[in-house]
Amino acid sequence: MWMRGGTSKGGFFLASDLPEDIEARNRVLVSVMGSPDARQIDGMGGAHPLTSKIAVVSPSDREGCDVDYLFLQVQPDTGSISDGQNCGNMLAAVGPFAIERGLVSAKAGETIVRVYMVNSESQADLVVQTPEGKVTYEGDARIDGVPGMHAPIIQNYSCTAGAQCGALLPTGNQIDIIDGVEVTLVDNGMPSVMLRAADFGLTGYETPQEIEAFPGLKAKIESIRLQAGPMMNLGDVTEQTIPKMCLISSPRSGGIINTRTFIPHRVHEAVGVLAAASDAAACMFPNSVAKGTAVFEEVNPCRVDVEHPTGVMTVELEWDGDTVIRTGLIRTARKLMDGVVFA
Ligand code: NQM
Repeated sequence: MWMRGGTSKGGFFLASDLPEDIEARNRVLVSVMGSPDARQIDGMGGAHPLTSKIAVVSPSDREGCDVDYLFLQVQPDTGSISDGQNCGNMLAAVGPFAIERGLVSAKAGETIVRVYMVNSESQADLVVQTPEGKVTYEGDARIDGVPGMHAPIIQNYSCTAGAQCGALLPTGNQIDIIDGVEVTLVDNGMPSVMLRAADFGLTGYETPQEIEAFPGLKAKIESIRLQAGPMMNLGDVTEQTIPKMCLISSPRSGGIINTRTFIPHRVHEAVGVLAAASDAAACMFPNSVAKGTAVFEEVNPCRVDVEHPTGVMTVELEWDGDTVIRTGLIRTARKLMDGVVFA
């Protein structure tokens, strides 16, 4: 099934429809996408990391979970395929997909699909609209970065703090210094490096295209990323798509922070779901790089808007002591086609 999940798009497969052998599976998926080729002309991929994504779904044998969701990122140009990160946008469509494929029975009204997220070894419960016991994609929820209105899918994540790095602040510090630049290293479901846009001569309000073309910037960001990886307990991240690199500046539309995110080499047209959850969590630390830039109220749970190039992402964080215990978001998804794809 080809689906849009949040601001991403890709192929949703039952694990049982793919080869069991991982190398054989990867060969099939890369070929389906049409990689390696930046244009992905010979496949289904959309020539951008955000539209070159795969979800592999199977029934779960974990207590409290209905399905397992494995996310795979195919890099269009190189054809590399990685399970090193989670994707909260694609996750939105896992709920309806699991119901449509009969892995979860729909109830009348709303159906909760409990998802074990294999990449980050954590759980998210999705509330899917199922009037009369059938998935509907139609509704009145709007998310920035997607035209039109659709049925809301509520995402409630647990245990995202430190999911991949072991702790919300993996180094234990609110600020570290890499290449002479102050950074905040954070993981609330997506390992992220927060950087001040001004430290790179940017306003932070440039378009993704302007940022990608900014002289010398990509090399500086990549140098910091490669050093941040081991500091965040991620090892050598040369071939990985994490950590994400988030340039921050003051909010302009009533949010808590404004962001531009390298994912990690192209700049996101919006912001990743879990990346926004990590950015929001970093802003809550009084001495992070967001000090003096982030605008927020100290309430718990707190609902905050993370600004990005095409609007805002609203994140709800619930704290217990120094860590986040629940992260909530609203996404939408849509079934685009269901059929046979040729590898
Ligand atoms: O952070 C893109 C996306 C993502 C990831 C990326 C995501 C998340 O927007 O949870 O959704 O950061 O590569 O789809």
